Amino acid sequence: MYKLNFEDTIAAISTPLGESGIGIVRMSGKEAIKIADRIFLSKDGFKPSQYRSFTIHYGYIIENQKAKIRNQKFKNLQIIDEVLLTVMREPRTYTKEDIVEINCHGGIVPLRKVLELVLREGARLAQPGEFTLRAFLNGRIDLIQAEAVLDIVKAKTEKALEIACYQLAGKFSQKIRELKERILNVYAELEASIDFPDEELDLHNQRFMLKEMEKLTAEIDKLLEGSDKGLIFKEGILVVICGKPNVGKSSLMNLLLKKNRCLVSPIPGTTRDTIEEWANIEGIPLRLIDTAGITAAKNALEEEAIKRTCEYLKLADLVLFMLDGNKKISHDDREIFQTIKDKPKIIIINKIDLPCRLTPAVIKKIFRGRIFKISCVTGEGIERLCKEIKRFILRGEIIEPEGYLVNNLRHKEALLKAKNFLEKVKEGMRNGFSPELIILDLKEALGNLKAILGESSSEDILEKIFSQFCIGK
Ligand SMILES: Nc1nc2c(ncn2[C@@H]2O[C@H](COP(=O)(O)OP(=O)(O)OP(=O)(O)O)[C@@H](O)[C@H]2O)c(=O)[nH]1
Ligand SMILES: [Mg+2]
Repeated sequence: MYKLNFEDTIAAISTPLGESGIGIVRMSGKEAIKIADRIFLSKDGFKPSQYRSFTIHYGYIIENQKAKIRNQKFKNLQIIDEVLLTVMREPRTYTKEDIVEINCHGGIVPLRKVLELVLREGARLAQPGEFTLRAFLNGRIDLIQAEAVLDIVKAKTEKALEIACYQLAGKFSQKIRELKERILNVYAELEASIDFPDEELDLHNQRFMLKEMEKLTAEIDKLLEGSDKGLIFKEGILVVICGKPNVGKSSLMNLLLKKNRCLVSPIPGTTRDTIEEWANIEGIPLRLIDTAGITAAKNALEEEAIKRTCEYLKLADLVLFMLDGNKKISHDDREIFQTIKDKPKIIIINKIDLPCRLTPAVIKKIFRGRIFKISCVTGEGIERLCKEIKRFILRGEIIEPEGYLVNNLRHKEALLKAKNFLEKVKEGMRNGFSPELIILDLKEALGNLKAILGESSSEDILEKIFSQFCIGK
């Protein structure tokens, strides 16, 4: 459980662990600069507490502070690393607290040692996302923007990154705030009519409020229209390649990934285990699964491999069903099609560089679905297939009202709830319900918009969101 405690200073390694050019240990909190004073020996002779904000300084992280006081010469000091240290003073920082960042050499040992040292000096190890949580709780960003930070870190394609950047810039937050304000105006009108019952709402006001409710629901509808696509760009979709052995499934997987990830061989049954990789197809993140060819299993191993293929087929958002264009349709092809007939699918005839034994006309008589011809050897048809996958997934134009897409299930659900309550408000207004009753639904709609911004989020929701972050963000 998150301890919402700002008294302590948090610290973490903010870069991935491994060998790299640099690695960063980050501290945030009241003690950050004081801790830096105790462990940093600068070349310029000043202490971090004497530095101006947003300045970077060269020096050493030293372990033995007593030795530092006794002896200013480096030879008796235990140097952990040669570093660049940045001081950022509150409130204009990521967390709105004092932040110190120590740029170490990027190796596991120096980073761990520097982190251990700052923890020994009084900092506490940060929980996942705690720097961003502080930014949110200190009011620098709202919850939409905090979630956008996570989306930026996790973006799998440029489009996903673009959507997240718009959200971080606060465009979507601004829209939600505007909707909230407009609901509040209607709320105030209704409340006044409760407080002063003698002054009944005049007809003009009633008409204005109903019209405003209609406009508000239409605007929320517009946001919701784009949300499925926004979610696809963020979460990606599960695409499973299937077919009988040797049709070229792994060859297609490699082409879509633009790398030789899977083993390809003329021996049927090359792929046994399912192979999973993320691919970027026309800006859409696809979780691609290459599977074992489905045929009558000859042993327990093949049986298990086919079982795994079938499990993924059940989960697939889109199936790429492959046929060998150089061979006639077989019993296996028909059997496989039976298992996927109700799934969204694209039928692919591969090996069109070889003599054709399978025409779309023949296939159409047996299988229903969009048919594509490709060759994994020459690459013919692959580009068109990628475009078709995109078209299939997005089904038409992407609606980006005012430049952003709703890309978060939490936002989508809250918008839907807000809209449903506004529909009830409209119904109440049309049927002349009392303002006391109407106001209840209006309050619920308002609550849902506030929840999107994080103005009324429980600790459970915050934990759910921020625990997805990495430590150090
Ligand atoms: N001529 C030709 N050969 C192809 C084409 N695509 C794949 N192959 C060959 O077909 C053989 C099987 O290819 P794979 O990609 O391993 O087929 P697979 O469907 O993954 O096979 P399994 O893993 O055994 O189920 C290999 O020898 C490939 O080089 C193609 O478009 N044209
Ligand atoms: Mg294979």
